Amino acid sequence: MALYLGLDSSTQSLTALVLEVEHDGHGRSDEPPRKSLVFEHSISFDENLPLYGTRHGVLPSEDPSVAVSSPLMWAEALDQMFEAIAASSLDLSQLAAIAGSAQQHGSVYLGPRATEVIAGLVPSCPLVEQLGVTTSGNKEAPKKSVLSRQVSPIWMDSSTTEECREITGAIGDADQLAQLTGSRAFERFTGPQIRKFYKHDPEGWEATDRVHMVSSFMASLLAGAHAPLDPGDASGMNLMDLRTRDWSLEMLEATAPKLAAKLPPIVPSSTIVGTLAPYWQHRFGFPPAKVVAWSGDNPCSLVGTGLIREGQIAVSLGTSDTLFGLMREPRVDRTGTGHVFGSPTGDYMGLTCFLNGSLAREQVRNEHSLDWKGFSEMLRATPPGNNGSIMFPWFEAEITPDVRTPGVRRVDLAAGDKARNVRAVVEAQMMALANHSRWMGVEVDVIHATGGAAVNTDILQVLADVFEAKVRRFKVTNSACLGAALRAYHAEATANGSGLSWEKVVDGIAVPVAESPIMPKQSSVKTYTRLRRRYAKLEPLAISGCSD
Ligand code: XUL
Repeated sequence: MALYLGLDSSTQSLTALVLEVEHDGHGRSDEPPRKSLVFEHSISFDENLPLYGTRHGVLPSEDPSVAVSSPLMWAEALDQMFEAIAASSLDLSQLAAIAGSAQQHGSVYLGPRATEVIAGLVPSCPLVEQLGVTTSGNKEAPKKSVLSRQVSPIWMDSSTTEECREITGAIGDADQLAQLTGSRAFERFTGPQIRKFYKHDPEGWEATDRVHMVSSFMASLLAGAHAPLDPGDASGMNLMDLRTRDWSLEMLEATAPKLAAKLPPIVPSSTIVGTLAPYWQHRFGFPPAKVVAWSGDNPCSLVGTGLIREGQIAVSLGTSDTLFGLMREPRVDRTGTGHVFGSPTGDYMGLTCFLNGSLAREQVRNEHSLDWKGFSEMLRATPPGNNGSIMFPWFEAEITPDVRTPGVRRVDLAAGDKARNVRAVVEAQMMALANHSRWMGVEVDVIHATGGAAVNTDILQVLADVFEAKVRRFKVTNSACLGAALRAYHAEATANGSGLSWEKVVDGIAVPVAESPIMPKQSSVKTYTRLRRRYAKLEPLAISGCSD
């Protein structure tokens, strides 16, 4: 028996799942290894780390286009998580490997002291105090912080339009940039964010020795040494050459001076980046488990929803809503809304991301003083197609389509109409998912649904009807965290030379539940075929039009 820890550092929380694999043949025997989840715990940044003052995991900002968070908060959450795991009844001596998933695109800026501090973490002192802040809530930047920038820009930031334009101009055009890196320049991508930091704070840039993504920062803390990036997360930077899976010198030059020296290397996703540092062993009683390269949450979700073959897609309904699927060869989106990332399996993945996901659903729910049960009742009380009422639910500036000025747009829909607003937000989200993912060229007949909102059958019925596809769901809704635990299992087996196939890795655990899938209803399918066209026609008008 062996244990594998998956961690997921997401926008709003840090989650851990422990996978137990019973049978050590690593796929040599014909019998599939039995897998089960034996531990799960989540730490909410807002609730469990209130001193940092985040709202939904984001620090307050006067500029609505700016979204930053605190890397020290993520580190402190790691300390709290290890304490919780140590207090459980798990036999930690069996822990073989740890891998992680992190919100994509966010970046952490470290000064030269970081290398020494991370390598010499002292077990008797909390992690954040060593990184440079006291746990007494003093948010002032301490003199000896390992950070050269106290905050981390995250994926919800849309403040780098100018930098995107400059980078695109230096390379040629948006299409050339997308062919090279997998995506045109996007505001939230790490390259444009780095360029903004360099331009606005040249001294801070000069004082930066290392730029990590959230994924490699967290892995560095675990391994006690600077960790590399994997292609899954590095492809969310507008800096990696998609085909060589290495830094593109052209992109680095277009982004910021001396960038090459400040970035970690890119290694295959299954790389063991080190051993759990003495800090974690001595402070919490962990064994010297292998630390595997972390990846982005979407690449990890690909594994956690069992999408190891081409032709299937998953929809993740989380803080962001995403639609993704594996690609053997990269097919870049000429419409400029989608992305091609590296997949942990060594292939590629196509993805489209919508910022107004769960927060938009929550906003409508709260505006009408409903709980989730009431939200579902409203969905059931309204007909598919909503009698023509349409919402463009851009509570925040939207990524897909590109909407810079936030504001909900309503067509034939009164703002106070509770039931119709509930249906309108869900229909809009599902139609946008369908309309904006056509570039992936996948004939969708089954959708793997994951993320918090995937527990809601009424929401999934709209998904099934809009796509005219069966929707299957999973026992584990945090597919990113499960994907991380499975990546730990795969990497450890690969390091041991047992050549475990991805089929065997996901077998029996990253599979849809046996219950019958949610089937599309033919009468609703017809309604949505018409409504999707109308939605697509109105969308550009809504983008340029007024908001209420
Ligand atoms: C993907 C994206 C989001 C974040 C959420 O491009 O920006 O899905 O990864 O954590």
